[in-house]
Amino acid sequence: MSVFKKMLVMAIIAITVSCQKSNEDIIFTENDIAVIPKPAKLLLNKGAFQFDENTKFILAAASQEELTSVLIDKFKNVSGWDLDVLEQTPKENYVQFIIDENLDDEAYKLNVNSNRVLITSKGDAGFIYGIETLRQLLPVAIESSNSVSGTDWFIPNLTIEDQPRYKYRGLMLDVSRHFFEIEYLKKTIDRLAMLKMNVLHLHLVDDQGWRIEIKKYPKLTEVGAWRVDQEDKHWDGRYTTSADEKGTYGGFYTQDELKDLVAYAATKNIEIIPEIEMPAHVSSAIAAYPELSCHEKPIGVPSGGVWPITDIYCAGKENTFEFLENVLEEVMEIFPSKYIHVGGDEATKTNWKKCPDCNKRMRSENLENVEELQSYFIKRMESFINSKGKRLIGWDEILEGGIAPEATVMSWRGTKGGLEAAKQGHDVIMTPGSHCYFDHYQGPQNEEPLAWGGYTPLSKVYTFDPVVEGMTAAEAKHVLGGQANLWSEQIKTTSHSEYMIFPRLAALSETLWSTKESRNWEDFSTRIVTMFGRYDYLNINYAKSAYLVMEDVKIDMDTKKVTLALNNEFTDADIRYTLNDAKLTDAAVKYTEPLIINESTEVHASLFKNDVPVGVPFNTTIKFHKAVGKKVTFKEIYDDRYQGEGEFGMVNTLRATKNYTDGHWQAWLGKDMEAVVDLGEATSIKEVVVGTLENQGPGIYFPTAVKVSVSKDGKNYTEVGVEKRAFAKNPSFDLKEFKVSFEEQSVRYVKVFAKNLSKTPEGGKVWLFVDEIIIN
Ligand code: TNX
Repeated sequence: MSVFKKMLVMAIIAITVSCQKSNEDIIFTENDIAVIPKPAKLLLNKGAFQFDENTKFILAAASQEELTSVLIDKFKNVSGWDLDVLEQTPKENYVQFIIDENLDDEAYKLNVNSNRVLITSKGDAGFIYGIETLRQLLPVAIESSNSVSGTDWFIPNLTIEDQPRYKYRGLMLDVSRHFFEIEYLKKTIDRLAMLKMNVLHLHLVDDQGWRIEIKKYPKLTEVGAWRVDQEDKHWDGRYTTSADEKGTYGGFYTQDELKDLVAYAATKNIEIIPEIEMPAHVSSAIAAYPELSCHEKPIGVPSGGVWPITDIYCAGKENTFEFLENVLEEVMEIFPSKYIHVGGDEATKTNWKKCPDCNKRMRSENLENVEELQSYFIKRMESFINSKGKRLIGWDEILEGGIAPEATVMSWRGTKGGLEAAKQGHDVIMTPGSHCYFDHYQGPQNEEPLAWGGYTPLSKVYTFDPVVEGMTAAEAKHVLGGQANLWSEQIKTTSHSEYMIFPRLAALSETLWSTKESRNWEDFSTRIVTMFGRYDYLNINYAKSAYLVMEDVKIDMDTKKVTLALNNEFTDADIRYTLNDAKLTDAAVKYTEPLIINESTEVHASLFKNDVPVGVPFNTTIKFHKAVGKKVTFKEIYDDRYQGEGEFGMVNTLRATKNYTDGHWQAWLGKDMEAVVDLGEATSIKEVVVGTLENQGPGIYFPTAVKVSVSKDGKNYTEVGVEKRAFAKNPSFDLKEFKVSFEEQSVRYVKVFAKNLSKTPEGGKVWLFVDEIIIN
């Protein structure tokens, strides 16, 4: 029982005994406070304030009634109370908003004593944050949508002085690659507000779908919002559709829906920034209006991956700019945001090079090359956006060929672009892939749902800092903040989307809000567990990957001993394990140091909380087979990019994961693998197993056959068996062991031949991945 709970029980006993409430007797400790993001300054006092059915809310202005609804609605759910909003301050038992013009825009103060709660702020933003902090000071059951009994709604007496470190704290949702209903966007807004985030960036346009109604150009949504349904296939394994195939998969938002969304977000102090991509990532618009491209030929809305992106807006024709200005006029009517995001990323400009109109434009504008033409494009759009009193944001590619004068850069290819932009005096929002791409994996890849690639676990997000080393104070001033980006190529459902966002967004929110000095992973990793409790009540499908046990395994080839280290993201992790047939119960051994293994062993482990296993159990088998440490020679050596662990990579017991970049794989591009294992002396064997991978997106296919031959002298080989596998489309990532069994015999050399599929269905070269040759 926590100290707090003990005190509470004692307090309750005291209450029952004396029959009189004494909030002063209740003692909270720092450990009972789990607010995320961590407040800048917090001073805990003795005693507590208790919400009950008579608690009143006192506003500073009538318009603020909506701001209190977060809490009032929650109390209605859990206790059935209808808490009142009053104009007059009563003697006690109230929450009051007080205006202080001297505070910063987003700052607030919270002062709680046993009689009342005061929230002081300059305006609504601070009051919203103050209410959200109160919410997180309350027991997690406040999040329940059903009535809760047996909970007293105490919050600790304290004073908080809080304000954000950065003024831009965002999340981007890609609603183009997969469409998400308005209801989900509203829920996401609530969850952003809970973390005191203040921007929702909507990626409304991309190749695979145009998602915003534009009255002047109805085909953008009639045609551009719908694609041929190929959802059963891997994103990069979908065929190229033609213009006359009818799209049935997709959706879009009407202008009214978006206006309503903007208004909803405003009540939570969240600004919605629309992104209207240009000049690339716009196949959906070109499918609707082919005249916007250089070639003007009809195309279909792509159902999946497009690379390189060559169907882009023509930068020569005037009608492109007229179209975009008209589109942006309507966009600006819907979104009052200060910023309009115009994308600008990943344009392959081969069509511009060939296009007479683009060439004419380059001559008339004295542009040296197509990079300068892109720069002309963005600058022209910027002056239009500026003329409407707004500012332009673009991905860091807008630096190439010269950046538009007032532009703000969103740095995604690392932080380099951001640094460069800041040096040139531009504002910057940092969203480096390394920390902010929530389409990356967050746990061991074998256990996680399909992600785009990359590895960005919770603890890594927590180390994010938008101001990078080497920035001068003046440059750092240009860093407005940071943002998480959830690209949705692999994300088809809201529950998957939630899984990728939470809890990583909580970590990101703290890196952007809280002071740098207060950054403490250990402390955060206990507070996040309380947040999990809230997420459980809110039915958020958050990832529990932080509970997974991860391995770090090495082998010393001289001693043939494997060192298996187990770890977990939480520093106070209680990992317990058992070996072989023993069951993983609370009687398992507590993990304290790496295991040294020198014979075939199964290891089962899990993280434990209060003696109960949590998360997904970890299982691995270290298999000491007859080839371990033996000499392997290849007919053709593996590719430089995938060398595994080198010389003994195929015969070292170390198995690879579904993550093809995990460092365990050896791979061949467009070639077969032929390996000979020299067992050193005549050895009795009866089975050969070969570990392989398939991930068709990046062109990794299972071999079509694995053939095994054996020899006593290394010259004359006898084939002992083959396992074949016919090619099949496969949208997921899979591991497969090819197994060839034969009559036991004594041989010294084993030749393994794995046949490469040689050509992808699209005609590209095929990767063949192998991690281990097991000989039994
Ligand atoms: C790059 S980030 C993109 C997106 C993809 C993403 C996948 C950026 C500006 N462009 O179009 O969805 O990678 O991670």
